[in-house]
Amino acid sequence: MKRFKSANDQAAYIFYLGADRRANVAVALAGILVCLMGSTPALAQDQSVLSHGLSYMTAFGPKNYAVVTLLYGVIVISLVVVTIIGILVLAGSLIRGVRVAPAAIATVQVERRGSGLPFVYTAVAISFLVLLASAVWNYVVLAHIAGPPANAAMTIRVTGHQWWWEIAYADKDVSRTFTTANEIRIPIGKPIRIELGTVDVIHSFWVPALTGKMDTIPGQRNVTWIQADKPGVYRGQCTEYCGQQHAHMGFIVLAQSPTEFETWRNHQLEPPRSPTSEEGIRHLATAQSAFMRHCAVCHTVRGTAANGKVGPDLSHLMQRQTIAAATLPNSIGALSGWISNPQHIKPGNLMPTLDISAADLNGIRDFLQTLK
Ligand code: HEC
Ligand SMILES: [Cu+2]
Repeated sequence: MKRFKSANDQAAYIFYLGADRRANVAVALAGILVCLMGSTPALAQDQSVLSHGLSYMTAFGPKNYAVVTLLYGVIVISLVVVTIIGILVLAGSLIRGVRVAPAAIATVQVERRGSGLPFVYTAVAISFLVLLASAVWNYVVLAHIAGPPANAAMTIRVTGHQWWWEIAYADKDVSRTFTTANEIRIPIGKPIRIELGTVDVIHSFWVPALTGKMDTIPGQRNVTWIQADKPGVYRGQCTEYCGQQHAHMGFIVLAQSPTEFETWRNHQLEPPRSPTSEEGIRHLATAQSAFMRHCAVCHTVRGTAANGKVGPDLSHLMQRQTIAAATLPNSIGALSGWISNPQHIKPGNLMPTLDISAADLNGIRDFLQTLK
C-alpha cells in the first residue's frame, strides 16, 4: 500500500499513473498535427514561376538564398523539437506505473528513484546548444547580406511619399539621371544599390522575394541592395504603417535581361513621343493645355513646362504596368477612373478629385496616353 506525505504527492502520483492519459495523448497528437499543417504551405510553394505575390518562402536572388535556407532550417529544427517533445509526452502517458486500485491509492508508498535533476540538466544543455547554434546561424546570415556589395551595378534612390514611391536612377553623368514611380526596373544578375529616403513619415521598403525590410527614415539615408537572378515581376510593399492608404503603397520590381533594361533606360531619357498627324497635334495641344491647367502643379512631364513635385513623375507613364502605387493596372479604363475620381479609389490620398469638364478629362487622358 502506498502512503503519501501530502495531497500534492498523491495528485502527482495519480497523474503519473495516467489519470489524464487520454488528454495528454490528444494534446501531443494535436501539437504534432498543427506543426505539420503549419509547414505544408511552405512545402507546397511553387518554386519555378515568377513571384507575383508577397511570399518570402522562395528566393529569387542571392540576397535571399541564405535567408530562405535559414528559414526552412529553423522550421525543421522547431518541428524536430516539437516532435521529440510530443513523443516523450506520448511515451510518458502510455507507459504506466504500477497499477493500483483507486481505493488503495491513499495507502500506496511513493518511491523516488533519484531526484530527476539529470533530466533537467540534459534538457537545458540540449536546448542551450540548439538555440546557440540557431543564433550563430542567424548572425552569419545577417552578416552575409548586410552591406551592399562594393561592385553594385547602379544606384537607385527610392523615396517614400504618402502613399507612393519615387524611384530615381542615379548616374555620374547627370544627363543620364531620371525619375519614375512605383516601378523599379533592374537588369537580372546584377547587385543594385538602393538608397532609401522619405519626404514625410517613416515607411518601409520590402520586396519579400528579393530582400528583407528596411525603413525609410526622415532625415536619414538608409542603404540596402537587391538582386534578381530570374526575370520577372516581384511585388513590393510599404511595410511600416504610414497612414490611411498604407495598404495601397505597393510597387513592383521588374527584372529584365540587361539588354532589355538598357533599351528601357535609354528610352526613359528621351522626351515623350509627339503625335505626327496634324489633327493629332491640334488635339494634343488642347489636351496638353488642359493638363497644364489642372495637373502640372503636382506632376512633372519632362520636355514640357509641367514640373510639379507633389505627385509621381508622369514622363513615361505608359511604360508602367500599374498606377497609384500598384493599386490598379495601367489600363485606359483604370487611368480614366483614377484621374476622374482618385479619392474614390484611394480615399485620403494626396491627389484631390478635381472638378474637370468631361471634354478636358478626355483630352487629358489622351495626352497621358502619349506619354510612352
Ligand atoms: C494636388 C496635387 C495633384 C494634382 C493637382 C494632380 N495630381 Fe495626380 N497625383 C498626385 C499624387 C500625390 C499622386 C499619388 C497618389 C497615390 O498613389 O497615393 C498622384 C498620382 C497620379 C497618377 C498615378 C501615377 C502613378 O504612376 O502611379 C496619375 C496618372 C495622375 N496622378 C494623373 C493626374 C492628372 C491627369 C491630373 C490632372 C487632372 C493630376 N494627376 C492632378 C497629386 C496630384
Ligand atoms: Cu508607407
